[in-house]
Amino acid sequence: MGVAETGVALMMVLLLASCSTLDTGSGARIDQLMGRDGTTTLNGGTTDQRVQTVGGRVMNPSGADASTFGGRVYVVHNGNRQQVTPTTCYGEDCQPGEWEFSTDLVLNSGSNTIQTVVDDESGNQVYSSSTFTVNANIPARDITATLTWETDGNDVDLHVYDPQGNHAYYAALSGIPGGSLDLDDTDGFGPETFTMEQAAPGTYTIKVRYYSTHGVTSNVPVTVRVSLNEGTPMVYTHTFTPEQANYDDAANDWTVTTFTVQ
Ligand SMILES: [Ca+2]
Repeated sequence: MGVAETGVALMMVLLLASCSTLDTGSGARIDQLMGRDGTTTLNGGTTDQRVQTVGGRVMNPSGADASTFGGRVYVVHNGNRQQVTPTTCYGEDCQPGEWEFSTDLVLNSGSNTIQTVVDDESGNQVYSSSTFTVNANIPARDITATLTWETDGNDVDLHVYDPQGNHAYYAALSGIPGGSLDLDDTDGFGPETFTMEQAAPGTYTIKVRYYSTHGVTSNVPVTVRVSLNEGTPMVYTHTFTPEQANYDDAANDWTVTTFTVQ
């Protein structure tokens, strides 16, 4: 998150979420998806919006009286886990111990599956939602690159360079013609996703920069998944130290991968 429109989307998710109740048997649920154009998609539905905000609710493993969330919440999209930040549930229908979450994700062409799971503080899965399915009526992409990281509150950035040297990053989300970086996440976990439907032939480079710790003192495990033609993603991992956060200085950039589109 970290952009104003996400906040608006979250408010709308909250309003719409109040129409349903949490399945306390599973302890987790996904309510809906909301596209960038404001349209909502329910379980089993079809959408023409590639970038979606997914919202739902989870139970706190620490119980109804806990003021902090005692575990970790993940959204699992087509088998890939990304961590999300749960927030206190304030709606009139909120049950004791119920928290909510909202995060962005980028759909693949065709069928997508989405689930939310909750681990306790020992890493044991304690809750899981039923699987939410959505059919995306959108063109397949030649390139998808998704950045996530495992610390909350800090700012990591995805940088993509095309064969002509065009550069897509937080300050130029559409810096590569025909490509799109969906957003700049500045406060933890990501994702930041670059997609390109019709990639021109040539060599592309993906890099990651640790922009700002925002006070985070631990190391930052980072994962980038790169998929060509919506095939099985190649997964790359790296760990930044706090000292490597250096804003616009490229000295500590991690070069994730270089690949050639024929
Ligand atoms: Ca960022």
